[in-house]
Amino acid sequence: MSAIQLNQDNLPTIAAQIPCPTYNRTDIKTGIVHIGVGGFHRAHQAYYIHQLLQKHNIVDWGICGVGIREGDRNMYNVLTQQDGLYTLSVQHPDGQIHSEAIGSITKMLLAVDTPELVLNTMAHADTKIVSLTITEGGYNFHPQTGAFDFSNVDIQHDLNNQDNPKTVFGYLAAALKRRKENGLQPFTVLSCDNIPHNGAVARKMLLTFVQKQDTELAQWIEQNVTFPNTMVDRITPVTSKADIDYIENTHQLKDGWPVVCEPFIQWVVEDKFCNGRPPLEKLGVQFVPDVVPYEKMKIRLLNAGHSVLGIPGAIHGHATINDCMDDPVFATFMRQFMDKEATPVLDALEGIDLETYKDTLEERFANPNIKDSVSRICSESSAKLPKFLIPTIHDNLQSGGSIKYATLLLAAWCYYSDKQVNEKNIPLEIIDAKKEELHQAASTTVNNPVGFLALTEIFGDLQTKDRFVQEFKKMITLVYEREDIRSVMKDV
Ligand code: CS2
Repeated sequence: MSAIQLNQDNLPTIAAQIPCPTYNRTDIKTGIVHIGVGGFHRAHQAYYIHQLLQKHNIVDWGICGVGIREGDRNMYNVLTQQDGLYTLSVQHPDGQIHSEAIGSITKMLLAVDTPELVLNTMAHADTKIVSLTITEGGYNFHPQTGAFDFSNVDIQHDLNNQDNPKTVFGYLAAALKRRKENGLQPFTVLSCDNIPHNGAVARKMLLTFVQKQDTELAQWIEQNVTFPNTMVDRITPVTSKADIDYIENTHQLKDGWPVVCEPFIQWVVEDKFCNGRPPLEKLGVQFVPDVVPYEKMKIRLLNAGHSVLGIPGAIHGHATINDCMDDPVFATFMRQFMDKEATPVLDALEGIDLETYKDTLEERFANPNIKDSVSRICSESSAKLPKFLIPTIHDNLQSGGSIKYATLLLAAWCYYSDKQVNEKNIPLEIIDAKKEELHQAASTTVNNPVGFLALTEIFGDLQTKDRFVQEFKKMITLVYEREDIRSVMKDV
């Protein structure tokens, strides 16, 4: 039997192969515009909304996906061709795979092609939430000072072309302006990125931008728009050719961009929605008054834990996070980092046992079927580590706590950025907006062991902290002299 293309017309046939939406997709209203449709959004928020439709037939919160950048064109093309449908394959540790077709994204738009349509959709009365997964690097702030970066050329363009924006802040501002002028309520801006205080950061960035553009609008936003903080969680590897082939060979289904993910899913949200929200509590989403401690726990344990495995893993030649976890030296190192450095500087969280949380993380990372590549984890480390790892070092410098595991990680990152090949001399796949700067700074290490730390945009004032500098020099020597990261991790 030849494979059948995933799309709306073929759903009745496909339903014999995998579970498909049983709700009527033509009834769905667009209540959410989501900017940044990637694997994560489709494994997480779009899956929750799908369940809301499937289990509760609540139709007001369908998703219109928006790609802001030219780089979003492939996703736009694939999902448009598939009428927004895609397959989600949940990979269980025991080898079971549960695939189903998800139908909550009803429309895709590409802002570079149809900017007016994007603005009109965002400004439409039915749209009540604009959610974002624009990555840690997408918020346009200086990693150390947190200040909005007005030097960005696209931001400059948006300041002067209010009705013809290019950036996410330009779009949010222009759409909110239309709503204000049309006497409509605003939408909630819902950040779903791994940034501490993600809602507060989104608010600060948008307001700083709009204050330069239109002070009246800024005031209206300040008074009327809400930006709940959220903690989002589901490990979603990059889709591979093997994942696409699996869907085709097992289910006779052609899906140009399926999503694979782990079974675990979590969403903790502040209940601050200025224009209503979906009843996600029906699906286990936790609504709490203060998300900050949850975010901090997740970012400093899960996300940092990933980096603590991923960077040395890439140097050693482990391909995936589960390969790292199969290596007792790596698994022990990661747990030591979590126990000795990350945990002591976390705040207590009522109802959460951190030991159990960390045990669960170990199981999740070790899931042999998740095959989460170390290159995904290492990607954009320049945006991630200032959020995931460096604050833990600062806290421990202050409290007198251990810093050796996190410091070794930074020394390993220096080696990784400098050499750009692994210990088997195979080129590393480095994906980072600051790849060149990192390489330049790291390559001064031969003459100056702390040369890497000159990147103050990333490391802040770490180069002025004596205890850290001593530890960093020691780790650099070990990493560069031995050229065997695993043995350094073992002895640390
Ligand atoms: C990862 C995250 O990007 C990373 O480095 O740690 O993408 C992680 O998999 C997700 O935040 C899990 O919720």
